[in-house]
Amino acid sequence: MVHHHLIGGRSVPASNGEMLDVLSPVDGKVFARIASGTKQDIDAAVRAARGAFEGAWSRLTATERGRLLIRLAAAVEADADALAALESCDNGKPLRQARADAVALARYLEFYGSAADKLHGDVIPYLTTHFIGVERVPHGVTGHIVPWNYPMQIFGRSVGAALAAGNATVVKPAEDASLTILRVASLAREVGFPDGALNVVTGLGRTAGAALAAHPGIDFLSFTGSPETGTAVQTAAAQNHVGVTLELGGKSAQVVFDDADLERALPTLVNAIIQNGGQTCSAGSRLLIQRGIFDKVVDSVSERFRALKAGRPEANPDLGPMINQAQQRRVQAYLERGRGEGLTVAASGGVAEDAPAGGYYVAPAFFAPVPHESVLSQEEVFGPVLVATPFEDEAEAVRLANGTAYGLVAGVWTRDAMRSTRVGRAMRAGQVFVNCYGAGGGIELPFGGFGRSGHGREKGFEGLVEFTTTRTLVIAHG
Ligand code: TXE
Repeated sequence: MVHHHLIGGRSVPASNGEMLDVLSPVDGKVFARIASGTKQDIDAAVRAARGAFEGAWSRLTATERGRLLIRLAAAVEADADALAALESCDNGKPLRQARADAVALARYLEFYGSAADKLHGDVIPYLTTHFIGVERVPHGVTGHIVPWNYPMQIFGRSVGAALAAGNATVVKPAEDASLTILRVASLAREVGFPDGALNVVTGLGRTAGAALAAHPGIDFLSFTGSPETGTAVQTAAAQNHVGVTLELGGKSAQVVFDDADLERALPTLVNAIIQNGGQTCSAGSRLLIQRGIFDKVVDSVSERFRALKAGRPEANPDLGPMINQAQQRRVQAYLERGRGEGLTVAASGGVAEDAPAGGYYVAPAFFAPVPHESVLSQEEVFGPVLVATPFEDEAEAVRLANGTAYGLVAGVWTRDAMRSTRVGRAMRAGQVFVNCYGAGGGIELPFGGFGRSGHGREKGFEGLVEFTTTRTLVIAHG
């Protein structure tokens, strides 16, 4: 199957005719081809978006924009099975998870669709002779660089919010997982979005992605991906003096105190790193466990890890393959480094016997005990690799939890209500979960990080505000 860009409401091949092979991580085989976007393609998409922003798209009322998004939500929901099958093949995630992503996308579109006409401005008391109105206005044309781990969800939270706020958009999906975004963009056409409001240019990060980040016609950027690429995107945005939201992953800790309800905690401690094969920005990749229960928790987590299996997405395994060979090698290299540091592997999972030989499968690994300074405690692996570190008291727990360059999410497990609030509020993280851990949180909750995890917030109403700026009207009347 061959897929082209969607620019100005039309399916358009790359300006130089080049295509990229799309490999399924399930078996490593080519199953589709996508257009390899060029600088010219990005330029055409930005021009199409500008045309919509200055034309049909901006003539719609906020309510009409919202209705279109809600119609798109319904179309996505009706198409959820097909979207899930496509995502599983493209990205390798278990079918059940891919379907959950499609349902979440529909919910983002519904949330932002119904919020579109509730984005009010302000009236500011000023001189008695003047009336001051502060209007929330869209940035203009927004660029969205989306990674491969949750294409549908990240599209929903960023493009959904940008469209609801009235921006016209250009999306560059990840070269490894573009297909569901293309399909959703074509659904958007079917439900009546004006041409040019939503454009998708596929292709490589270093060409299409870099061209989008640097394009002078872009008024605001949203990027989710690695810190290194985030730096490049922000540097490019700075040349054009435009803002950028960066979500750059994490090294999130779950802090388990000795009074925690372990029966409740255990499945979540494991799932938070296994979901999507650990390729989740908000994965709970570190366990901090109070000394008195350290061995007990490590034993219970180990038992669960031994039962984990990576396998084919259709079989709904615990985890699918890694997205590509580079990611598989990256994870394997971290495992080597961990062993090289002399760390103990407390338990390993396996790879299902029927997993196709050419796929990028990695067996989950649990290391314990792991010193806080270890590379596995400090760097984002982005794979099914969990580490456990003991702590003595609350102060040490907070120090360790906050002791990496990242600050995206944290979890706190304790039955002590005062302590849960105290420790929760001491976390340098954009989201803190107490006695639960919803990797990434719900659609309604602001999400984003501190430090190396990036800046700006997406999701929730805050995410909608992010895609606007203000215009203050000062009216003299006396
Ligand atoms: O990321 P990149 P990669 C982390 C995770 C992973 C590592 C590498 O640790 O192991 O990053 O993954 C586009 N200008 N995360 O290499 O390069 C690219 O096409 C503009 C965390 O895939 O950041 C894709 O669309 N764009 C993360 C997107 O950037 C460029 C999710 C992400 O790719 C570009 C993914 C450039 N120069 C990886 N180069 C999270 N926060 O959830 C690439 N891109």
